[in-house]
Amino acid sequence: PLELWHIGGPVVKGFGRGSKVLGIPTANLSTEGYSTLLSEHPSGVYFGWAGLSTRGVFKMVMSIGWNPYFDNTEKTIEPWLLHDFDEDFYGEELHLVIVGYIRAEANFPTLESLIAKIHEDRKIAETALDLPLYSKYRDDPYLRISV
Ligand code: FMN
Repeated sequence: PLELWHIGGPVVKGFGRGSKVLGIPTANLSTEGYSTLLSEHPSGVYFGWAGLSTRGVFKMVMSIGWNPYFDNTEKTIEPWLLHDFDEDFYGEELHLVIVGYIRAEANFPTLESLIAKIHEDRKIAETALDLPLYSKYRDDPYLRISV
């Protein structure tokens, strides 16, 4: 189903595995205020658009869930903004418009296979977000954050 939802908040530090171990710098979103949404939304990989207060609007692919590979005890929201940034943006306000779902969260036998799958997700998201069906949401006013 095509679902459209909006979430936002400050970027917080994750468990620190993202950029270092995986080479996939995810910008964890604070889950404060989202416990109901988090419990109701199936874990999995979603895609959409991300607006950062001082930097603009970018494609993103994200994981919501428990990261079975790492056995987390907390459900997290981890968007990966598909852009090369020169510096971190912890604390910055991040707004997400989620437009589609790719797959359920999974476990993997090796770190390499997890990384390969996440890069597949990225390609799917990048291609899908160029389709008129999804690219139009780039103009969603929720992504333009006034500071
Ligand atoms: N973790 C899993 O255990 N299983 C998955 O299926 C999975 N899919 C992901 C898909 C995408 C698009 C992204 C960005 C992450 C996914 N992850 C998955 C989460 C990574 O394991 C996670 O980003 C990593 O634990 C880094 O977390 P940290 O930033 O909190 O350190």
